[in-house]
Amino acid sequence: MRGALIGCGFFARNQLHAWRDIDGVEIVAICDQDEARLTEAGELFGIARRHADAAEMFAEGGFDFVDIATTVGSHRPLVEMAAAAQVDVICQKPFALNMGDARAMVEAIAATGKTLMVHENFRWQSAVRAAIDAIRGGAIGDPFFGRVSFRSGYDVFSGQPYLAEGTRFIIEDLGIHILDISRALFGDVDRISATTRRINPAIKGEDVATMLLSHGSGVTSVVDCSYATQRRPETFPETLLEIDGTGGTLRLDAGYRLTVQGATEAVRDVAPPVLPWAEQPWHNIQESVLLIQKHFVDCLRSGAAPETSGQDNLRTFALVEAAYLSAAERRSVALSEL
Ligand code: NAD
Ligand code: 89V
Repeated sequence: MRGALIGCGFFARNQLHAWRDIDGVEIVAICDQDEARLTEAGELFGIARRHADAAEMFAEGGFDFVDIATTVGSHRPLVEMAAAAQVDVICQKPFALNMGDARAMVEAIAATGKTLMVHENFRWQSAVRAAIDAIRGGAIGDPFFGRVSFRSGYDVFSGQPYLAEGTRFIIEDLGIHILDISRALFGDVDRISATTRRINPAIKGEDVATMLLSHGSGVTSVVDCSYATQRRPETFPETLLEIDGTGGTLRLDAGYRLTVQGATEAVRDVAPPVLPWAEQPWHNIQESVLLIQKHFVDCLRSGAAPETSGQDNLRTFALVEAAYLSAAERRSVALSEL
């Protein structure tokens, strides 16, 4: 399976490492408008075919799928180029700038019959996946309450300076992952209400968001996110869980400790491995990159739809839009409004 990658920035390095770890996959071409980044990635990963222009790379062809690792502003034109070139696509989150673009991108790829997966990797973190498997397996009966929580004071702006510049920050960049975990655990959402705050005066967007979700399954979940939380030990980038069900409770505590109290009690260490190319504390996210990319390849081979297909991700992206609308208008928002 031959792939091409567009966007050789901060995060793409993880994706390139992960592609190298997957049997039968080779990245044959890379693209970046920034010459220094293109050269650095090409040298590091031994990829000779390098393009400054994505249109030129698509015109030359020679690959089966494209991995779009650029920031959100370029996602729609690049997905449309991929549709015209009739290749399978994996695209980073946030998928689009707005719902209209997101729907158009899903339709463009659907018309080709190719696969479109959004790189929504947090639900693939091994600790989170252990919790999802336990809930789906009925370990605590039918869940009726969940708290999905990400609170940190980690400096994300040094690696990703653009995060300080946007008028939208934590819901669009990080909350999107945490909302997606809530969907993976409890299913689709009917209504959401949200409040936001900006604590850090050096950034433009909100760095605290608290969201209340009513799921179609009857579960109520609280999704809370903060980059203004000074805690020791720092838990970046862990998502913590607290779930009540008709037959017990599940907790994913700091330090990757999973406790399931049902008919019996089980406490497990679900810490992710530190892959040879990974570094703490990012190893949790880095392992999930490998797992989601393996899932993409498995789906291409079997013909199954990826868990976070473009179509599926419309429902996570709609939660982001609905949360901002709710916070701006100080009201609860039905997802059917979007
Ligand atoms: P970045 O700015 O460091 O890198 C993006 C690169 O894309 C830059 O080198 C830029 O020159 C290049 N680029 C932009 N438009 C292009 C175009 N049209 N053609 C060719 N090259 C182009 O950004 P980043 O921090 O690596 O983030 C990239 C994406 O990954 C973002 O959408 C971000 O939200 C996402 N991200 C995801 C995770 C995750 O865990 N899933 C983690 C971090 C970042
Ligand atoms: O996963 C992400 O999208 C990253 C981070 C974890 C730093 O928020 O931007």
